[in-house]
Amino acid sequence: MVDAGQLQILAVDIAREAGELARRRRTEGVALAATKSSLADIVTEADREVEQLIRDRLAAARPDDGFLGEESDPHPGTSGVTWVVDPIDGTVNYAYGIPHYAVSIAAVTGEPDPAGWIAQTAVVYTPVVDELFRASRGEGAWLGERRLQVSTVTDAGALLATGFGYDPATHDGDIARVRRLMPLARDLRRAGAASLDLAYVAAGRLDGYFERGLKPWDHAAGALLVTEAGGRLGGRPGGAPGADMTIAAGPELFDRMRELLEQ
Ligand code: LIP
Repeated sequence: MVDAGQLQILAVDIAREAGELARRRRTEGVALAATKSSLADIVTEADREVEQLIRDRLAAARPDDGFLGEESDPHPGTSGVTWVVDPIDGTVNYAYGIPHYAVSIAAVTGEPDPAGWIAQTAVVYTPVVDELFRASRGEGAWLGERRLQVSTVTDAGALLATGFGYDPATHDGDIARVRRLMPLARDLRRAGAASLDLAYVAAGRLDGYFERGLKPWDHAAGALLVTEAGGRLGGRPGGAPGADMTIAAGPELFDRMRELLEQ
């Protein structure tokens, strides 16, 4: 039996330490370490250093757990718990000095695959504004001591968020999806960090979010925040959130968004 409360205590402690390291490294100056899937898909030395810190702290505390992180090799583990980690979500923001990025840490059980895992606890910590979003399965989603609840959309329309992939060849399709969703929208935001977009849906700061091309570590923690705040999360009809599509919103808006995205 997994004690999600204990996992959350560990995740909160590590996320705060990791977030402070990321913030400090940003003030010292950021060095590009490499490019990945495209020239625009970058990783900084800080991404790698922060992920290593998180990985080391988790291994010291729970040596039998698995690890799935953006910047290092996956480790299966034997405990049934896998940590899914994006050390600095919003890497391009971070590299440009835009203070909108987060440490995203989730603990899941079952297969380390979004299609089948069960998220047990989640932390999304954005160090510049010192906001720590957290949730454990069945225990609600929280920002500090405030319990989070997704919004209900008004006649003014929905405040939607989305993102665009690093591969320019995908941008036409992304823009076409934006065009299809705009009849639902009062306005659109593109802030550059999926975990914070999802946390903001959970907090009612956004009415809905959709993005194609996300990786498991981009949405693992934010997804639990959304569902524990009364929202719905999914992808293609009947599918889990993931590379094909990730959609998050309150129940009514979710169905309308998915219908238009599937046209
Ligand atoms: C980013 C996501 C963002 C998406 C970017 C990128 P990263 O993750 O948070 O929503 O639009 O393409 O995937 O690379 O900063 O960890």
